[in-house]
Amino acid sequence: MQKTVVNSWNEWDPLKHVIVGRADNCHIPPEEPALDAKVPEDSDMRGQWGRRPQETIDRANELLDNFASMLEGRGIRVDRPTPIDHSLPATTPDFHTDSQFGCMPPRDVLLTVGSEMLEATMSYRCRWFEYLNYRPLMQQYFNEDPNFRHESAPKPRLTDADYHPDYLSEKIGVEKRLKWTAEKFFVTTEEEPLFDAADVLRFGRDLVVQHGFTTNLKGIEWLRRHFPDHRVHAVNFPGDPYPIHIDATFTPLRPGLILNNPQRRLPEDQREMFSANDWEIVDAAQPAHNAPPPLCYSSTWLSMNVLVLDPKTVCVEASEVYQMEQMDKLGMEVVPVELRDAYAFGGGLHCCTADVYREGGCEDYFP
Ligand code: DAV
Repeated sequence: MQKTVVNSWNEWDPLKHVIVGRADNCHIPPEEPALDAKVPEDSDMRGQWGRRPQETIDRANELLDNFASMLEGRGIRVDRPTPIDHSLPATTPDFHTDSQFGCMPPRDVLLTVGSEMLEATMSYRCRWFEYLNYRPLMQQYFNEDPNFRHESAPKPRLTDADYHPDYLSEKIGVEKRLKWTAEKFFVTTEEEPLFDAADVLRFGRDLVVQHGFTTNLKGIEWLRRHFPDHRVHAVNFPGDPYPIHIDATFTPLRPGLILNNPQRRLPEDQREMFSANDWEIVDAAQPAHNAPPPLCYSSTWLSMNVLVLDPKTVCVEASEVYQMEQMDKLGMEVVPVELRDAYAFGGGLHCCTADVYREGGCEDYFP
């Protein structure tokens, strides 16, 4: 049967079809430049690598399966990736890594814009082959939907020329990191286009892209040329010493309303398009936790990494009481979802999903 399977233009229209990641066989990859730059110096991740403990994999899968069932119960079609063997080393003519990462979180790899799903270049060597986890789904959508555009951004070489060696010293310190990120001096260089899909937010005709560790200016320029009918805006958040992925920093909930991490406020000179169109940017509530769970790359701000089901309904992690309360006050119906024990696998409710279909078309919210 031929029908439209892939269609999603923004982060909030009614969700009908989504991919939810899996924790199977996930690995903590060995040291490499861009990944090391993201791990805080006092993190329990430092110096560790190898397969994640089986009980943590099982627990994360239990939570991801429950999340998927809940979504299905609400009439949303849920697809799951087919894990490749993440224990395998990867060698290209340009680099070698002793293991892969996992098939969590799909949001980092797949960018859906209208009828297109675009595989990001990625910027970590251990994630170079991650798109393969999703290829069976891409083939299926290709067969089912005559208008589906399956695209892949140019695979980067990821030689040492892609990374600033200054970021490789053992002890940089948060103060210096904040200075560097404010100056937009990130671990990745401008050698070649690099982006992770989770640095991109979709607002209809406008794409808002975070310039940081995982996405460089050439990556943003590549996106601009690739989506000629869109306006592509580069943003950065100077308060973040480890800037990867925009979805624990800037979270649109519905047309006109965005949550912004109060430690990573959008600079005044980048607010123009929002204020000129009466969009409100409000500080997100504080996270409920003082520290991330064990062996986790992400900060406590996964509290605001929410999945919007429609402009009135949002999934929030069940222990994030302050974030749930704020959503309620903002007039959203809150669906609490337990996911914290899966955070270590790469993120929260937004991260662990990738849009396939949301109702609606491409609107211009910033005319
Ligand atoms: O705050 O550590 C996490 C983003 C995961 N996609 C953070 C960013």
